[in-house]
Amino acid sequence: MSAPLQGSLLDGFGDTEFGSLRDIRRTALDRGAWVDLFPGWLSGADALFDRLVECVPWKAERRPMYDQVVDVPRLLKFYEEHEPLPDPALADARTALSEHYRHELGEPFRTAGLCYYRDGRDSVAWHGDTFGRGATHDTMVAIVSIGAPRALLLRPRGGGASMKYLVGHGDLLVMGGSCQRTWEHAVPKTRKPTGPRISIQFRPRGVR
Ligand SMILES: O=C(O)CCC(=O)C(=O)O
Repeated sequence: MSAPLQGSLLDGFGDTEFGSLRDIRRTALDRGAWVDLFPGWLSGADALFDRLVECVPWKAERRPMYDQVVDVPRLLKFYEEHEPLPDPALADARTALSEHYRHELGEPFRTAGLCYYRDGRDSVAWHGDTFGRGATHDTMVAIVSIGAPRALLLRPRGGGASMKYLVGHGDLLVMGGSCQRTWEHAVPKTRKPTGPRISIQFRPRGVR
């Protein structure tokens, strides 16, 4: 079910600004994984959402599933390391994240994966980002969510209770440590009226 994007009252007047990452809060998960959360890290998120809807060359992808080829239920655009980002706010966000996590991560965030969830029928299934180094090494994936909040779930790989984060309107969630190989994450479909959300994922080189 779809619903139009309703702006957040806390969203300011359209300029994109970032909170101080000194205020981010960490939750340790088991098996060496952790999640950092900064609700409302980015202000001006609704204006950024409108700009990205317009200027990103969104792609509808299809993928094989059993003996069929099915639509990927969301629109996508992946910005490789040296590809210009579609909005200066994304470059600023990546710089701020790279600076804050420099010592812990040991390298900058390089790529930006964008996903556009048009309504509650769009989703991503349980997975870890294990193409590349995330399969074997600790790393980080920083997700900035703009637009309407959606549930981002995390659960231990192999089973266990899931944790739910409602992320949208400029929230920042960073998965770190062993999270990509020992935990999985998903954005499930929902029947509730849900506005559109864009997820912006920053990753280091060789993590996908
Ligand atoms: O929507 C999100 O924030 C998660 C996206 C994701 O997990 C992915 O694209 O691999």
